[in-house]
Amino acid sequence: MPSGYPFKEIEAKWQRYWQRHRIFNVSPDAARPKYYCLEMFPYPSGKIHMGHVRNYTIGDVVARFKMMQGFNVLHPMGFDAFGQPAENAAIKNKADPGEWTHKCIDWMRNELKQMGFSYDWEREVSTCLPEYYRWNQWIFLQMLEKGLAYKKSSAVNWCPSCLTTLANEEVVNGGCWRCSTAVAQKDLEQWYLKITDYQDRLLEDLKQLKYWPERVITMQENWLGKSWGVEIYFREETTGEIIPVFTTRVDTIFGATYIVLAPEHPLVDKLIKDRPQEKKVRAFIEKVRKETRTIRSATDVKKEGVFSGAYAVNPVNNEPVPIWVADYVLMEYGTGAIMAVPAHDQRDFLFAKEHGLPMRVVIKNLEAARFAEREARRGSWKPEEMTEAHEGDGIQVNSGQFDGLPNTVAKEKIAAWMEETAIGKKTTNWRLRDWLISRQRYWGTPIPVIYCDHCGSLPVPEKDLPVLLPKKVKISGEGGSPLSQVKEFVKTKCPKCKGKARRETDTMATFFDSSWYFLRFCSPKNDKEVFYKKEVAYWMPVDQYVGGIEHAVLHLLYSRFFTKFLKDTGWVNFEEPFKRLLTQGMVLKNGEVMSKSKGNIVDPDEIIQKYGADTLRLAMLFAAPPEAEIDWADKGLEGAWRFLNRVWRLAEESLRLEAGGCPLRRARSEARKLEGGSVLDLRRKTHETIKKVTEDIEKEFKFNTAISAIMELVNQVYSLQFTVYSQEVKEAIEAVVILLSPFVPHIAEEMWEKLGYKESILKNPWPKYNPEILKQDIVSLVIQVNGKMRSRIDVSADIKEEELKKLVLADEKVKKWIQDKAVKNFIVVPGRLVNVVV
Ligand code: ANZ
Ligand code: ZN
Repeated sequence: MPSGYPFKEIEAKWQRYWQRHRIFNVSPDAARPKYYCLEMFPYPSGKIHMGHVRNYTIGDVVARFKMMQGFNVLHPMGFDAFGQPAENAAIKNKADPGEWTHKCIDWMRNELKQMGFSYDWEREVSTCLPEYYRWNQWIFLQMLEKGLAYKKSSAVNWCPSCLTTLANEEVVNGGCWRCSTAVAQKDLEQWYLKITDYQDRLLEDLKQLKYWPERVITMQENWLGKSWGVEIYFREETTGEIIPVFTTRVDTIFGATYIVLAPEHPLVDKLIKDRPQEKKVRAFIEKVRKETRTIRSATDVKKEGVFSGAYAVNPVNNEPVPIWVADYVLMEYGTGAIMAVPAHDQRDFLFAKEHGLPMRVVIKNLEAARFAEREARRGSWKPEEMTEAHEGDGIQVNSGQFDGLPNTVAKEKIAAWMEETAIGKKTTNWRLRDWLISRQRYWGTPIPVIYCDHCGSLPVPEKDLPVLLPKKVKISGEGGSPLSQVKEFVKTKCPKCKGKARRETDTMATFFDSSWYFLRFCSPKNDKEVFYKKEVAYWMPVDQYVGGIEHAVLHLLYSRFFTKFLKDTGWVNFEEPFKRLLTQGMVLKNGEVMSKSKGNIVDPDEIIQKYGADTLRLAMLFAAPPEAEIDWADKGLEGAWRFLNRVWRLAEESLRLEAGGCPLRRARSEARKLEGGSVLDLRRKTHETIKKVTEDIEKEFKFNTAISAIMELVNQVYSLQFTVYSQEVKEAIEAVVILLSPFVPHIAEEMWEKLGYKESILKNPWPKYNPEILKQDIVSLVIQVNGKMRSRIDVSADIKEEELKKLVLADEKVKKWIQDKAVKNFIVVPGRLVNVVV
């Protein structure tokens, strides 16, 4: 245990103080500007980790800073408490997921309090409590009523390890976002939310988000994936059936040498009927059914396919092209059929090579042509010499009336021509799919739907909400919804005919819970409505949101969707929930993610015990700007600890001096004053520091440089070795304490009290710098008496001679040499020296 300032007592004392005086408990106040500062609420896994410490410390600095600037600051915290880890822990430890979760929450709440975060704990929400999740159910019913929640049967992503379905957003690199197990496909009837109804607005309104990181905007754009293309109508030769194919590269139409249908394409059956290929194709389709979507769309896995026996006609040149069936074409995308252009699409290229299909170059690669004279003279190349497809731009060749055009121009022209001649139709395509929300798990919100054999599927009437999650359910983890095993839960009455009926036994994905919790924080105790419109209108949107980049698509996209839905139904009056977003970097250890299995976890609790929360906060903030990664080193803690002790002694020292001081020290300081800095310098430094810290926090969250500016100011006060407790020194020390307070609130409060203030430092307005002082040019003048240097003073460069004379003659040391002699002459060498002749 390092010896130093008594952080244990101090931190406990101020945490109690804040709570007793309800410093962070707020309510709407029309007279004051509001500020909503929010950090992504944690999953209650049991302990806070360094990532939480970083995330929440950043938010806390912003919140405290805004409080001191006079804002009415809402800064809430809660727990994202439903989800699989609780269930898995329960299976492992044979504990009840509810009990386990509540224990974890209690523990974590305690840890968060120990960090001194400025939360309004009276607003805490836990998503696993009925008073919260009943509103999940209510929102679901609103969506059901508007046709935005619907059930459909289709192949869904299935995690064989978590034994549940996954939304597309939860599939990361082909694996489950939680456990990385390769995702499989499974046919299931599931509940979906029609987020695609909102795709245009979700894309368009990204433009409003001026204070979001560029990276997040791009990730959302890519996820929504709007692209324009053309649906081209190919005709099957024998039946005359029209086969629309979707392409984003209509400029390559003259190079289409075959077309491919997805194995699930409804036409396949008809085409192969009674053909010699029928058996082979059917066997192939069976095989593909077992492949995952990821395998099917991966670029590095060999693509398989079979010829259907049928041909289609390319409408631009009436050429017959063979129709193939292959696994790399997906039914869910575009039209489930493609035109293949092996010379310009790498997947088609590999497939054509594999199956000996023809290729035709229609876009001349200018780069290659420039370097290969021979080819340039020939005007095009032999496809058999190509080693890969040319996917880039170039000049149209072998493309009829479009020859010679740059392909980017041809693309527009061909599309227009196709529309005129009804060969095709321009379309937009989106990558976004509807959001699958049913989960075959226990620890989640029951989906409020009832199935009746007579009346079909019906919403649970609003007055019957919440549909309570039954307690003490046996969870085997063997698959299937655990709720379906709970007879008393399943058995219910039909709300319409009062006959026997069954409840839906799937639960909601937990991302549902977190898609609107920021709204609930505005009126968390409301048991009449999802929230009070008025309170939401006052507090929302969130002014500053802080969280991890891992939510760039999932949580942030879903929250935007929910907000837009609630706007359309009149519950909120804004489109976007989060005005400004900060995504903090990861905290690593030796360049690696901290994890139990690697045994490299740094435990915040241990640090708090040893150094206190303030040191931990400071070390974290000082290590790097918030967006950058931190490679955690305990060295930083030592530095932060030493600095805080230095600041602590500064306050103590200054108090001693104010009270009369120690004569010995005074004499020593006196001697140094001639060489060292001066009070005017200090004044200027103080105001420079106020300016820098304010701007660093406000503009770019550069907390690390803000802290180093304060460190410099502290150094300057020390170097001055002040002799008296002058106004300037007092100002500097107070500035240090105030400016440090958002970062290290406990020690700041304690020093503030020692400096004689009765109220919390949070009640003290954030200091403003004086621009006049910054403008002043300060010069240090040597003062001579009868040609001998006797003193030195700092004055502003444009000081009037009158003023200067007064200052010089009032200087203690000068006085000593002049005594009562008459001043004969007062010579000023501007900017350099003054000579008093007596
Ligand atoms: C011909 C072509 C030529 C294509 C070329 C690309 C390059 P994005 O950009 O992601 O929207 N495609 C269309 N539907 C598909 C499906 N259901 N399954 C698999 N692939 C499909 O992709 C659009 C392109 O992906 C389309 O443009 C089509 O291939 C393919 F030199 O058509 B393209
Ligand atoms: Zn019924």
